[in-house]
Amino acid sequence: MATISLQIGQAGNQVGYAVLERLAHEFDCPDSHFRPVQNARASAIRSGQHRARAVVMDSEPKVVRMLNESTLRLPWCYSKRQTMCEQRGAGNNWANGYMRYGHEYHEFSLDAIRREAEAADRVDAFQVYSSVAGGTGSGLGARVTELVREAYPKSALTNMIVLPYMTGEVIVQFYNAVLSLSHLTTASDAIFLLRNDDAHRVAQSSYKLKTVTMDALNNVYANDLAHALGPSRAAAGADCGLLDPSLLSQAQRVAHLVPHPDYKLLTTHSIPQMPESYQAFSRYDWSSLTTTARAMALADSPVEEGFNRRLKPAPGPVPGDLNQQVAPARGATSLATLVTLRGDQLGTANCSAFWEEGLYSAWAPSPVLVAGSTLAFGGHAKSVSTVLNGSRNAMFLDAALERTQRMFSKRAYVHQYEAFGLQATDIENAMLICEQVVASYAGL
Ligand SMILES: Nc1nc2c(ncn2[C@@H]2O[C@H](COP(=O)(O)OP(=O)(O)OP(=O)(O)O)[C@@H](O)[C@H]2O)c(=O)[nH]1
Ligand SMILES: [Mg+2]
Repeated sequence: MATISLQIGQAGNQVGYAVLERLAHEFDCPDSHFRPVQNARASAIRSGQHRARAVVMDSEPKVVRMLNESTLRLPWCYSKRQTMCEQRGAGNNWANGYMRYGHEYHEFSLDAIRREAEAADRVDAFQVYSSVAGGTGSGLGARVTELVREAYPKSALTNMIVLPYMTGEVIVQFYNAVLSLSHLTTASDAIFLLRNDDAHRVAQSSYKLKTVTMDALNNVYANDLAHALGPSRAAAGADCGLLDPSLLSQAQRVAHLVPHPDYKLLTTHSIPQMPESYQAFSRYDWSSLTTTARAMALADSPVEEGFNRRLKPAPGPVPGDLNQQVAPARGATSLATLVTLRGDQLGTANCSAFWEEGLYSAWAPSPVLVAGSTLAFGGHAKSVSTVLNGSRNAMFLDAALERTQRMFSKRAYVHQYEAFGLQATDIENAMLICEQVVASYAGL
């Protein structure tokens, strides 16, 4: 069963590449994401024997050229035929990406996606990588997501979106994010939020980096996503000693993580993450890893240290807290969690802490799915990742909406979008859709 990656725009291409490279490295070019090349002429192979099941699109050539150079030393590469890029960029304008590039890339994207789908026995899922702050990934990414939804209504369709730093980036990034998310929350099945602020903290605090580059952020995302979405098998409840014989599909993961279409926003974290030189001196057991992963999920913390580990599940009084004057701080309420364990002695791991009452919304149907694999990941004998659909996942959208509303009330920058055919009412509608998402999450 195949998963097809669609990489769009600068961040989309760089993060998509980082995830594919991690999957290739950890799982030996798994069939899910790579296809072996048969009968290729030596001149056409260029690098390695595998092609990524991927379509690559950008409105400027620099990044795509760089990625193709990087794959020269790898056992896989992108197919040239599945790549399209222009020369100009979309200038951080969502409407430029959605309208102009959406039109220009319409035929190519559908043809390339169909070719990739036909090269697979069966398509399990599409994973669209993009940022939401620029013009190409956010605009063209939204349009391509809609095209995939129409053409493949039964496949799982997920978006991996890079969220910009909250400060210091492009002024119109929140407009672009609101416009993009309003389309994605309708067309997509699940949206993985890749928060640059969070990845920056992991790079600094866990990897001990003084200077944090984009590559360092992408390394964090690659770690988290490859861990959570790479090959694994479902466990029987909390007992990881007994794994399902068949591999978990992306569609099963999505069906579990998004039990209701009003809640599609997901975050993911993995531990341990550390500099390679620290690995030889680190020993983890399953109990400390799962306890930390659960505490991080409750606090929505991307790092293992420096957060409030005493948060209590919400809602309702917790025994022992009754005499306290001040109510204890409450953690995130969730709808669903996927916990993945990779490593040895899985039979000794117990994830029952993830079932604790109060962690989940009262109507969450079956909130925890545990998956496992006996293969080590990232050079660690044991590691854990969580994917969470929880009440804090709408925080970025809430903040983006607030800033967009403020700018829109003065009609600031609206003319830049109108120049590409977007109307003020389209922006108002986008804000309304996003308000509903924020309200749904607030009610969890
Ligand atoms: N994590 C991460 N973020 C990136 C990377 N490159 C750009 N960004 C972020 O992505 C946002 C800008 O979007 P881009 O992906 O560069 O824009 P684009 O899709 O190429 O669109 P245009 O350049 O406007 O045509 C900003 O928030 C950047 O911080 C990257 O390699 N990794
Ligand atoms: Mg760009």
